[in-house]
Amino acid sequence: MKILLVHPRRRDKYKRTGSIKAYIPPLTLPVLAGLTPKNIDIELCDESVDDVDFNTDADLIGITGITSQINRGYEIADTFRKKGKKVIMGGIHVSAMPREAKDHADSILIGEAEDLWETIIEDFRNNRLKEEYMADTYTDFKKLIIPRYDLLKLNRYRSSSGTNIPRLPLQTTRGCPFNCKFCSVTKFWGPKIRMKPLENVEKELLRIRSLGTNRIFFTDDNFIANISYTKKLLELLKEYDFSWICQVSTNIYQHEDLIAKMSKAGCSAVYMGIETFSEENLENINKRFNKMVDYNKLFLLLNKYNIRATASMIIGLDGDTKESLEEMVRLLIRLRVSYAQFYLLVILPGTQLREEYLKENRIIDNNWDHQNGTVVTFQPKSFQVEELQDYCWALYNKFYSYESIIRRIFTLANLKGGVNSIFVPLRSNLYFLKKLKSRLHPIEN
Ligand code: B12
Ligand code: SF4
Repeated sequence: MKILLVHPRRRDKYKRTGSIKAYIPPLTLPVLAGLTPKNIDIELCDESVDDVDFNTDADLIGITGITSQINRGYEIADTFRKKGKKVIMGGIHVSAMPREAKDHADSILIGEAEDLWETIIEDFRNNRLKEEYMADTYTDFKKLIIPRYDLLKLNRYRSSSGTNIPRLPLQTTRGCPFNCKFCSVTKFWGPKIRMKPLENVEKELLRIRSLGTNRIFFTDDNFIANISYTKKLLELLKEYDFSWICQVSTNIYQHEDLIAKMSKAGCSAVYMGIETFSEENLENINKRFNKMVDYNKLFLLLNKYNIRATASMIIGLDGDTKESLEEMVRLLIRLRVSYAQFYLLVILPGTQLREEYLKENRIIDNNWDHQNGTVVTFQPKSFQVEELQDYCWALYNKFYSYESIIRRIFTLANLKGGVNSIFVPLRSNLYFLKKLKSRLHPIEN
């Protein structure tokens, strides 16, 4: 028996639909492949770097996708089904919109796959595949699963390290207690933080190293969600020579010792969901813990330990005005932020935010392709739609202007990081500037 697993490409208004070179492979396919019994043939297709083989001899086709990929996922599913293949779909969008997905798939999985994937395969083999599988408890996350990165065409991803193996994704925790209104993580992964046993993480690290890279992206929503676990993980990472990046919450500024340990253990950059500096907005989106943050201290500390920081911002929240957004960019330039990403508000299925916008009749674009942060899909409060769309470009142009890049690079220079503290952010800032000149959002691959 053979299974083909597909990660559909993303499509949007501003970009070609052709092949996009991605930097980091998706974790979903290697994890599902790692869960698959050894006696089953498995093939992975990440459409960002590969074409789907619609003439495959696979018996079962599995398709994943977040909301912005799902239309393409449905297109792939429909094509395979016309050819007589059985299709199963899963992932965060399908879990939020199961009825919609059932129109395109023979079977769907709602929730995590860890405890059900083998049963699904067994059912398929015995010709009793169900229309719907539902993971009614969260997996305990204790099972050792070695992601099968080796089944991806690793040499097709972009790599800036001089090898032809890209940075690889690894997840050590799941769940988030905060339930921000715009986010689907708490609903999908649960409010409790589940941690992978460190001995399993170590085996995954060794597997990554054996593939010829020492570069990792920890895809955890918050790498410091459980600080005592993080510290143990850092001890482990210190034993190996990995260079890694991760996502952290802004309260990291209260833990200088942790930042120092991260730096020592190979952390080169962090992403942070700052979202907005407006207290009113933070209240409205239920991200209250960002209200109390001392941003000066935060960026000063990250810079002190030579960790580059990306500030991820949301554009189009109800409290946003031209003045407040301009002030936001000025502040980002003043703080020691290496990079900023401006995501137009994404209104995801299954979130409280979507319910509110639907109730207020403010969703103006129902094309899932556009829920990717580059398109205004809702009626904003203080802007016209086109105006907000253009304004987002203007914010980018301001943040990545030559003048602010130069200013930023000087504030980022530090003795400890040596020439790299200038060279690395300069190179990336100029790369984003080049993208903007070709009317490509820096958040796109
Ligand atoms: C890492 C990450 C990224 C990375 C991806 C890089 C990479 N190559 O890994 C980057 C930073 C690029 C990114 C970008 C964006 N992201 Co993101 N990201 C994540 C994050 C934190 C982890 C993803 C991950 O690694 N998961 C681990 C894998 C194993 O989990 P999984 O895919 O869900 O698969 C499991 C199950 O779902 C199931 N399953 C999944 N598919 C299938 C298929 C079948 C057949 C079966 C049986 C089972 C199954 O089995 C797996 C094991 O249990 C998630 C949050 C989260 N905790 O999931 C957000 C998340 C996926 N991102 C999200 C979003 C919205 C975005 C952005 C639009 C930015 C934004 N505004 O938030 C952009 C996308 C830009 C675009 N053009 O579309 C949303 C998606 C929600 C949705 N409904 O679409 C999430 C869930 C966070 C959120 N805010 O809710 N992201
Ligand atoms: S935005 Fe971050 S903190 Fe808020 S619920 Fe999502 S993962 Fe948790």
